Amino acid sequence: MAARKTTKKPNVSADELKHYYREMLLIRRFEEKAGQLYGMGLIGGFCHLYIGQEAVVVGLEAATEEGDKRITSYRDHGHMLACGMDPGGVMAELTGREGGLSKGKGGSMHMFSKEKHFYGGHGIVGAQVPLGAGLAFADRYKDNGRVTFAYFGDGASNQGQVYETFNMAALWQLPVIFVIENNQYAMGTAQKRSTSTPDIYTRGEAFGIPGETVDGMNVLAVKEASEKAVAHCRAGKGPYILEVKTYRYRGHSMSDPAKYRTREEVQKMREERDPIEQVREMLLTGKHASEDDLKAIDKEIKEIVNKAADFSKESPEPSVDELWTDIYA
Ligand SMILES: Cc1ncc(C[n+]2csc(CCOP(=O)(O)OP(=O)(O)O)c2C)c(N)n1
Ligand SMILES: [Mg+2]
Repeated sequence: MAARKTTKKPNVSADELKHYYREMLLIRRFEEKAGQLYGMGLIGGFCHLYIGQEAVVVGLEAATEEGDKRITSYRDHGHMLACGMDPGGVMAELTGREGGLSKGKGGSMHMFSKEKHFYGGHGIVGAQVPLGAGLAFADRYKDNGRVTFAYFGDGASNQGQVYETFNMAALWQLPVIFVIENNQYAMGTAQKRSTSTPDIYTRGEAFGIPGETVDGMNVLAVKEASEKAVAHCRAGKGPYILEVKTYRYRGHSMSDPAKYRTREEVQKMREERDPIEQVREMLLTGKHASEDDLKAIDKEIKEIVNKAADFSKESPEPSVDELWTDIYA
């Protein structure tokens, strides 16, 4: 696959580049495997894959510190893996098994981790935005220097609750980064058909919230923008908006044949902008890694994902005794 040529030599170490390569590849291979298991009928309900968008969450996570929080939409497997949640636990939740992170009772959109400060997984478009501000409110109250990353899509950015949240977040100077993952589509609707202004990051201006846009296919650019946003929040200057321009290669969910765009459009993105290929190219041309080194990483990732898939098939169905536990009633 041809990758975009990098002209500028990036100021980044070999280990750091390899880390991004590994993290993005883990998400890619995990999602491919989830797609296969879905095709085999092992995953029920909805399943929204993150393939193509890997550099967004990996770049943003690179600027986090222990105790920072993250919350996102239903397109959430990448976020879980990037913050260190167990791939086996995530996959087993997709297959609805006892070993899943929600004991097989939540599925793809409903997983959480207190330990990794991951607050879901939300199926209602935009719902995670006010919840993210709430998390940041708690940290502001405690004055603990923590930052919340509230991820949402280009489609969600047209939700009214987003602007109610912007108002309160600015008013109370909450340490929250609103990450708009602009993958150019909201289900089958292209951004230009749904969104009045092309630059979503400017929508905080009315509230006094600074914003910027970044190339979400370039993990180093995302990391740099993330560091700037985090520094703003940690300095007590209130919220920040980051619009990360990205692209999803697969349909909206596994049941979407994606007829609203051409195969050529997707192919062009894969060939010219792929985030993993860009890092691979940097590693090879910068002589940070050999083809054999990369093959070893590929093998290591494949093993992790195969192990997760095996676990997700072998773990038993939840017991009926679990039916009435973990519910609010
Ligand atoms: C309140 C609400 N309205 C509509 C839906 C149906 N729906 C699910 S995903 C989606 C599109 C959201 O697109 P975007 O925010 O761009 O996120 P992406 O799927 O591209 O990651 C819609 C309309 C929903 N889940 N919740
Ligand atoms: Mg979208």
